Amino acid sequence: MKTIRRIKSEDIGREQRIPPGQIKTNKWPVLHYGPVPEFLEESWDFKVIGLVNQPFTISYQELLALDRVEVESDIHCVTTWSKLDNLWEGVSVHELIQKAGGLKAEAKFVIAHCEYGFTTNLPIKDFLQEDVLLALKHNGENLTPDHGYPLRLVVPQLYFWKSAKWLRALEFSATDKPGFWERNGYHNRGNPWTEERMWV
Ligand SMILES: Nc1nc2c(c(=O)[nH]1)N[C@H]1C(S)=C(S)[C@@H](COP(=O)(O)O)O[C@H]1N2
Ligand SMILES: [Mo]
Repeated sequence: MKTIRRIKSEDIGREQRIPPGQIKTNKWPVLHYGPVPEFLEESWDFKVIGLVNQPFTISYQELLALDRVEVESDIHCVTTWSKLDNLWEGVSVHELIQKAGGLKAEAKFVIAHCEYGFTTNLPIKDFLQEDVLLALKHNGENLTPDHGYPLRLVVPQLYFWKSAKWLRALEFSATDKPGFWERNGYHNRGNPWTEERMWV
């Protein structure tokens, strides 16, 4: 069996672990808009589209066969709870970009597409951080349906609404496309350490 590379997110090494305006919780609240989708493996696929050299579509089994990483990170939700020391297991976004033959130079934003048309947007620089992954597991167990099973994006260094649940595609784009929460008042970037909570 292959050894899984372990990555520590930057927050793990901070002396002060709780960002301004946040409160530590040991529970893991469930937050999202709309119903929890049902996973049907036969009709499920995952796509990398837009400004990459070789866009691709893979099945759930093909996704499971990709090399994995483990990421230790903290969760900071804009609704003020922070949950420390999470262990995620899944596929690094760098693995996917490599599989797609690399990014085109014009790719400046990433749009995460989820079930029911939910999207969230990220500047390419935030997306390319070493600790960003497509998570299959949390603390050693498959994600539960509430928390995004079978696949969620995890972007440890931004507020948790950027960590899109029930992920189905990543789109690389030259232009920004504000997502669901961003169009509904949340900040376009969402850095918890500078409290980028709302658009003004
Ligand atoms: N597909 C999808 N992903 C989503 C959301 C959503 O509405 N739909 N909400 C986001 C928000 S606002 C938060 S705070 C986190 C919550 O994740 P959790 O329920 O696992 O704690 O999921 C994010 N991912
Ligand atoms: Mo949220």
